[in-house]
Amino acid sequence: METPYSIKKGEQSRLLHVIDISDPANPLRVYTHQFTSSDGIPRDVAVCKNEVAVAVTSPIRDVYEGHVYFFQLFAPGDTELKSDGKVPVGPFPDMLTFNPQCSQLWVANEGRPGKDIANKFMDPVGSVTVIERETTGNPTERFITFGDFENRFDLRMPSRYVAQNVWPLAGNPTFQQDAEPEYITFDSKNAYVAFQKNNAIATIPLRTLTATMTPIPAKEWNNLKIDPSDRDGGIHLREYPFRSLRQPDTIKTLTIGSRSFLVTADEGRTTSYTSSLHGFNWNDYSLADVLARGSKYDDLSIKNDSFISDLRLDNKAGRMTVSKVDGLNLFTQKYDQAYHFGGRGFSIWDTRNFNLIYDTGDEIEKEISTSNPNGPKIGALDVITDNGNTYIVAGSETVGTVFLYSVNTTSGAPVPTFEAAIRLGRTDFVWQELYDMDEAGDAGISAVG
Ligand SMILES: [Ca+2]
Ligand SMILES: [Ca+2]
Repeated sequence: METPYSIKKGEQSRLLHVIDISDPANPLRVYTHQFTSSDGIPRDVAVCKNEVAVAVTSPIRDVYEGHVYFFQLFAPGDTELKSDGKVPVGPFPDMLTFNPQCSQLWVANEGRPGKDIANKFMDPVGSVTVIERETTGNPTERFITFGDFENRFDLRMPSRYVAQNVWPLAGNPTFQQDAEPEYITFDSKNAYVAFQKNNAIATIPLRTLTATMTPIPAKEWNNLKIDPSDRDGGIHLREYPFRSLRQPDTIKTLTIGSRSFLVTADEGRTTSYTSSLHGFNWNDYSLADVLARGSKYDDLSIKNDSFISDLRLDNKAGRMTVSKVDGLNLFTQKYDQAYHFGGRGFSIWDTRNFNLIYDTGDEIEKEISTSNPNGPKIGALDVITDNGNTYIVAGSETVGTVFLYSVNTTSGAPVPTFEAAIRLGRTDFVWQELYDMDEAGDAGISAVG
């Protein structure tokens, strides 16, 4: 049976549903567990063998330590979820997963910034908790933090650019405060952790738990098309020499023989601080036309006058959400490159050296152009093997569509081929109209599997 648990991500509802999906066409809710306000808010659930683990934020404020609650697997005839105890983890645990042997539970503690109980800004350290489940005795916990990377200026850190007169703390933010572990996956030797905001992947050997950090290369959009404008009267694919930050959300390993590859759902992610949540306003993005009209793009570096003039125009490239920190030359205070957020697809990396093996390019953009300034936002992904065949399933956050790729593995490296785009709901209007009519099927897909 598939994982029969779901969390209602209504944030404040604090519900964990147990759903019987033995008949996939007729899912049946068989039990609902209500977390209380003194438990915190559930963010993710994982199931392995007879154990259910739920990551829960701090009941006080998000910036304080969260917990993992363990339950026994719900069995037919049960009238409640039987508790197996709880353990503290880092602040804002937003994702958790068992290792393939079910012996360890890995928790991604995002450490999102927020306000403490005195309403002062606080940016907790991002961390990964490894919980060892013993069959007898208490669980042991190890915390992995990322303080070894403070001098790695190749790792993306938006808060480095917050002006000192705006930043509310004395002293500069550290990398480990800015580092936000987002998603964890495994091969036989390593765990891999996606740092979406920081546009990097950590490789953590299971034997040593000592992380190394690899920045993810930018995606080049030369020779690829994009629909950059929602003010050009429809779907118009255009070619511009943008770069983009892949910033994966979900990552999954794909194994072929003894080699492993990492498939990354290159969703993209902007960073914002707002006065209500953080006590000050700052963000790392802008509309392209604002930067272009301010003559912030360095035409000596970009050397493409028509691109720079189109960045000023709403019906051309001016409506794109672009980065205010990436590509910024600190000497000229101008941008040497125009970066947008997300790869608008997925990509595949060799885990030995992080060479790029494959990228969907503009294939998904062409399938479901929406003129959305953030593109299809592919954030959900899974690698599925069935009868010796390998598939990649990717889900869009913006248009509720699932993309199915078959993967040819005969060369020893994965070669994906687009097979189908699947969306529930009506297809007789454009997506935004269907969304407005509530006839678009799934509005946004945050997880597949
Ligand atoms: Ca943090
Ligand atoms: Ca358009």
